[in-house]
Amino acid sequence: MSQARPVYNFNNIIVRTPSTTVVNGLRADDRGNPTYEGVKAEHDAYIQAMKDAGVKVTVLPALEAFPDSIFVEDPALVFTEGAILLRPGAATRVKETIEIAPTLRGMFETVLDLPGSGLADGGDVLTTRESVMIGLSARTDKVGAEALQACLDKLGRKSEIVATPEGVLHFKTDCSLLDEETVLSTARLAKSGVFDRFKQVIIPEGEEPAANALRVNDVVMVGSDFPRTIEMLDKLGYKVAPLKTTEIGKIDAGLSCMSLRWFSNTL
Ligand code: CIR
Repeated sequence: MSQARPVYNFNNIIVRTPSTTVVNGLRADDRGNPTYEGVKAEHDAYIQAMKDAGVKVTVLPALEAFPDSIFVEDPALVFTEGAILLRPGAATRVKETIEIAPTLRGMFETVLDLPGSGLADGGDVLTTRESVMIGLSARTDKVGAEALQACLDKLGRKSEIVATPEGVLHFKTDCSLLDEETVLSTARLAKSGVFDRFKQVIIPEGEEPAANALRVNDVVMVGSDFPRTIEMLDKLGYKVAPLKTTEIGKIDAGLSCMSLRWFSNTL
């Protein structure tokens, strides 16, 4: 394993341009459609923030047939050691894997396919220094999580299967890594004890969607609609980059879901 550098140290990401159909993206509660222009603007600002953080950005073309395909985190997982093609748990998203596979095969020497018929979404996977945590959810089942463990084993990564609180879309909907020892978590997820070995920073009540923040190199990207979380992280000494997530938030997305991130020794 290449664990000498911090797990939040990235030099490459893949993103996908939103399609105009993104307005029909999946959501648990309908709070109205996002606008295409609004999503595009949030995506553009995300790309710029990534460049500012020192990352090379590969932008894939929009896929009109897949409204949620902007969320490239879900159909695959990437590491310095290789990529894993997943099987998303939402029926309308399963074929996103086929769409992203050629790009990953062109960029990684090792690309593994999730064996069997289980389901696993990248949004349920939190990579930490000690292990890759896989949250069971409505999108990731036990068969998929165990198949993913077998792939991670092949890449030399330790993993563990954990629970996602009832009604929460993905494990990472409710948490993110702030540094190698510290997680940002909602109170409902922290309560499960899953992060007992970490230092924990708990999201202020009412700002739960802020938990899907994203540490990239020296910055923590946080939704700009969450001032109390931003102030808290700022006071703790983190370099915060607020980013607008109002429109993508309407289709249950946050900051991690819009990219696949890794450190490449060659690119
Ligand atoms: C979905 O329900 O699949 C999308 N509307 C949102 C996916 C968010 N993905 C993520 O957090 N990894």
